Amino acid sequence: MQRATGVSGPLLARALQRVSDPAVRAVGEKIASGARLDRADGLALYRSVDLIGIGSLADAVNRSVNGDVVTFASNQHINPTNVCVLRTTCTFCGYARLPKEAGAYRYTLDQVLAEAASAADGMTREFHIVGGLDMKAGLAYYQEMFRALKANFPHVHVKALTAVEIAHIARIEKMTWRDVLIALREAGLDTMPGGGAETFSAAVRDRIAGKKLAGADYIGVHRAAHELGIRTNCTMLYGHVETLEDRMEHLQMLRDLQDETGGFLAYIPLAYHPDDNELGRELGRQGTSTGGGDDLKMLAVGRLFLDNFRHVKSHWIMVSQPVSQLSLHYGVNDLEGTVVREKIYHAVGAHTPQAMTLDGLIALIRGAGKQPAERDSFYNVLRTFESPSPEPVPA
Ligand code: V47
Ligand code: SF4
Repeated sequence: MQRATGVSGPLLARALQRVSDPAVRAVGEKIASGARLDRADGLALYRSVDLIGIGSLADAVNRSVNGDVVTFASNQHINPTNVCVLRTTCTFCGYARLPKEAGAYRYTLDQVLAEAASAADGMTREFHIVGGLDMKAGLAYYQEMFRALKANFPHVHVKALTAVEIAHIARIEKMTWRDVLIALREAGLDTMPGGGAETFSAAVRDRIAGKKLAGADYIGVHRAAHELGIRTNCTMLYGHVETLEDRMEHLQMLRDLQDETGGFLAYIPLAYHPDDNELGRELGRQGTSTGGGDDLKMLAVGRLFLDNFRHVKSHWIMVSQPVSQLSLHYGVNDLEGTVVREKIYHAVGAHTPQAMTLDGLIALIRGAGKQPAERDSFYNVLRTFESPSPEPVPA
């Protein structure tokens, strides 16, 4: 599967007028010619300081595919356990605990249902469920949880368990990835989130996530899911020790699988937060997150290189609401939605609020001159919102 749809010639021609760096112009002309970008093109974009030019190209490509509509889902994050066997080797993670460590928790089914109870208002349409690699949270734990959630909240989509968690369950249950996925789907799993990817490069993984599922195996679990018709998201954790070449290797692996299966729904780059984790202390980076320019470039390069992805999502909790708003002009067409009680990023120093209201999200999208739309988990638009006084945005 190449190209979500063709790129509009007039939009691209106008974008090219805003490009000042000849290296970025060459990439833009390649896109205009219909050719596919290669890793060298991606590197040229990452190395350029022509942020406006890169953003203009990404915006033109995004608008060709998605128009001016920016979607969000009304979702709720549930993190059922922070107990994780990789607690000491994922040095970037401030969320996990060893089983007997202070602060360790594992929800009972009743606790999960109590946390999910706010979905009874009918507004929440998706549970996003991820947690640690907990030896006591095997297949039966999640089957029981998904069945109960579906019984109590039949209208709510279950997006649950990263590839790393699926592989963990498979290992402790001595099952194949495929059989775990089949059993979980039968219990209520609808789609999978993109977490656990970090950066695929073996050298980076050794340094920040030793013992974690290898990059090729992350791809393998997603392939197994796609073969079963389970759609998934994918991510890249950036802004730690990875090189630009590592970023391109990662994007290439995602694009290759998408060519093969078409099973990815969205790409979500995740900005590394250095507070309250060992890696941040080792790098001496406390309090210093990724820069807004790099955040925008990550999203824009994702939009341009991943020409077979329709959706690129910005995670406002990680990059702040102002950068997320700007990102809507850098190739982004989807925002992580009204998130209730998020824990993972707030354990590592995200100072953003833990949830945004519907009105706040709509105002943020309108402020960028875009049209907000609530979507379901498969990106079907559920409702749009009439703008009180639409201001024309210069094209
Ligand atoms: O894999 C952990 C990241 C991810 C830190 O699929 C950190 O819709 C930054 O993948 N700094 C899990 N990031 C979350 C995730 C996600 C989020 C929103 C939407 C979707 C989706 C997926 O969180 C982990 C890891 O890459 N993470 N620690 C940190 N210190
Ligand atoms: Fe465990 Fe995931 Fe944290 Fe690694 S990032 S320690 S696998 S919860």
